[in-house]
Amino acid sequence: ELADIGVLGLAVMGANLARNAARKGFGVAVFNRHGARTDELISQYGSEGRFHPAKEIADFVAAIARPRPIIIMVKAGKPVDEVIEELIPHLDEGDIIIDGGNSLFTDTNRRFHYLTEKKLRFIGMGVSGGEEGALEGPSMMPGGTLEAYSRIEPIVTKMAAQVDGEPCCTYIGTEGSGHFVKMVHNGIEYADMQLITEAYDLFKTVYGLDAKTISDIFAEWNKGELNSYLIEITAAVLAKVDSTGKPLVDSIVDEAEQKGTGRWTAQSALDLGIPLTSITEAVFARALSARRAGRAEAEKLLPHAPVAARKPSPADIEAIRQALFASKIIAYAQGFEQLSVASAQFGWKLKLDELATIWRGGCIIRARFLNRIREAYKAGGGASNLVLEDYFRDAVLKAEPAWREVVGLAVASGIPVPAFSSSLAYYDGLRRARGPANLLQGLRDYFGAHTYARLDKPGKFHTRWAQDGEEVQVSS
Ligand code: NBP
Repeated sequence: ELADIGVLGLAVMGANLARNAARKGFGVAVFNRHGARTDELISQYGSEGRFHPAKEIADFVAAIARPRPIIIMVKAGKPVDEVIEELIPHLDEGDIIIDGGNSLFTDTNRRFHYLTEKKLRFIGMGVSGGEEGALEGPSMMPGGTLEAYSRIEPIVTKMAAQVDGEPCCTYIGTEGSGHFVKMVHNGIEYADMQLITEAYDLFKTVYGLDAKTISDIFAEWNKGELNSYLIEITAAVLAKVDSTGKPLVDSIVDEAEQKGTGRWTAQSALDLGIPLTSITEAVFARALSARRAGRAEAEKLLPHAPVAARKPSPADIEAIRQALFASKIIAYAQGFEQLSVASAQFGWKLKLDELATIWRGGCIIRARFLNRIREAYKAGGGASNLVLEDYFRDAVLKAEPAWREVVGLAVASGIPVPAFSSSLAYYDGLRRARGPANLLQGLRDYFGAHTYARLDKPGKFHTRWAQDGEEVQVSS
């Protein structure tokens, strides 16, 4: 009997996806470049289902029922191209290569067209949820042709996490749209985590709270509108005591690493002209954190007075919660605007309510309030910005005084809160019908004759600043 699906690449993610499919009753052909990983998977978990282990790529392909769906789960970048080239000679028309890694969407666009020319099918599928998600049910974001998706739908919708009886997997759109959506998901994850660390910093540095006390605050927050996986695991990480009997978090080096998806999200936002401030600040914050030696040096040369820690009142704690919630709404609003603009620009026809739906489970940013985002977009998503939808509008208006107070406190205390403060700045910029860019246009016209529009009449104008100072109309 042939396997229903193949999984190539059996590091943590691939092995867990293969086990997931096998546990759901599918026959799974498995292959890894170095066979030791294949042996390990079979010896440890072979009894979980119908595995077809292969040591040669030809045997691996031959073990799968046609048209063959093959998930490749290898390191993003060159390895994906190498694996595709190794597979091609063994494949038949209509077979489907599914790249489940964190590939850059422009690479996926290229591979999609390349394989289509070869009469093969390609699906770029974002998979979120880390290793646990891969095993228990991830959120999956497959992009490619709808008919290729139809072939794998019965398998992937069963492998995915389920929320309220709905799978956290749906057809996203053509080309690299699945990986684009996964990329923005990861960007939002960056912003979410940055906001959490800023709240933690305020509690720790301004209020002098210990890790256990802060853990309790996050655990409490997780019961309300902030309820989410990341808030839940923040409480767990802060509560962890290591073998020395002290909070583990106090011994972890304050240097963040990054693999690239946050940076790609910010780069794409720059290309598309989206004011994606929260996610971008989160990427920058990681970059600054990584300069540990430089920060230690600067602290000596630019000393700051110690913050006089005082115990927070319940109102102080609530203010930080509200600032976090409002900033989080901004981060999501910006991320969804990026999805919406990219969809229009690339012709992907993304369904934003469905994205919110499949992010409710399995993935790292799963959160109660995604239900609200889904409702907002399902209802037609009339407003141009998520912040203007009733639920979110009410929430930011309610949080606004606390949000300002918290950002003010951080600034006065010398504690950086780039995601809190840039979200507030975005909010303040968004809700202003007239900003200061009139002066900017004047400056641009002065030095570069870039022209400007006027409030009182149509057309484009230029002032001959350095000559006679006269204004001329340059177009109607
Ligand atoms: P890695 O990203 O660490 O990749 C290791 C796998 O790639 C191994 O199976 C390795 O084979 C294979 N590989 C490499 Br490297 N070069 C290869 C080549 N030229 N030909 C064939 N195979 C090659 O694995 P991972 O952490 O399981 O992640 C897989 C993908 O999933 C990545 O794109 C990652 O970004 C994405 N992802 C990861 C997570 C997570 O939580 N880790 C979450 C979501 C998505 P070998 O064993 O023979 O060296």
